[in-house]
Amino acid sequence: MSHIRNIVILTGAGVSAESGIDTFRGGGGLWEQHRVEDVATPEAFARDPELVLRFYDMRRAAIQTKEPNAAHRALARLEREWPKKAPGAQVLIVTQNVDDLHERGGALDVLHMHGEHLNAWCNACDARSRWTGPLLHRPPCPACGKAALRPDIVWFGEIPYRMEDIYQALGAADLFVSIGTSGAVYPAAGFVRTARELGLQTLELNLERSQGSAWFHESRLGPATEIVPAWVD
Ligand code: BV8
Repeated sequence: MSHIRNIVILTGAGVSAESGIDTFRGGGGLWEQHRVEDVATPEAFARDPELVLRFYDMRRAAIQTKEPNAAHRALARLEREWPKKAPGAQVLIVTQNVDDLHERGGALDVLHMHGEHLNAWCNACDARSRWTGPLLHRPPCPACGKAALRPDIVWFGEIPYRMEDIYQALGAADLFVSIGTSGAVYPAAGFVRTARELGLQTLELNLERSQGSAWFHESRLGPATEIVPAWVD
């Protein structure tokens, strides 16, 4: 990686799979016989808020019983060590995941483009609050006191967070690495094409070929806890 200065990394559910967090399409992508795409939408929340809040309460509780794995720790090492190799060189970890395992694995500046399980967002005052408990019983917003909290999660049909920052980082990068994602969901699945158009080197680290594999200069297949530390170190 001699001529590489700035690196943008995109992670998906596959990087947390070996920590015991279900991927979307691994577990058949179903929850209580509903397709995830049908539960993770604003329409579903309007139609049946209890169903959606139970779905997120269950997953918010589950991630708090899981631990980061060697892939999370290797990426945190890279984020810490890389700028020492080339002054001003940057590593940006963009994640589609809504767990906090990158942070608990030591990463300092993770961009959660699809939100975070451990935040709640108030529909009344727009405040975001750190939230580890259930939302099913509509607790009051810590900022405005109204019972208007929802999961701080980007649902299907909603606009992901910080898209400008992501495209700006891609514009200043030399290498785009995609780790543990099926390349099924946009706009994240389109980042590799943007990277190719910008002339970046592109690398995919995944358990199996994904929907985007053909767009990468190189794909390395295997479990993240093996191939991510091997790439980082
Ligand atoms: C948007 C939070 C406009 C929720 C998620 C019709 C109506 C409305 C929208 C659309 C539509 N048709 C298309 C769309 C766009 C839609 C979309 O792409 N739909 C898909 C289904 C076709 N996208 C949106 O709606 C997005 N918003 O388009 O707004 C816009 C956009 C840009 C600018 C302006 C306006 C919003 C999408 C965000 C939805 N929220 N997450 C929650 O978590 O509950 S998506 C969710 O699924 C994840 O966050 C992730 O992004 C996505 C895919 O999941 P993956 O992470 O890839 O996981 P998956 O299980 O699929 O794959 C795991 C991979 O890991 C596999 O490849 C596997 O091989 C690998 N793996 C497994 N084990 C391991 C491993 N790899 C290594 N080691 C292992 N051990």
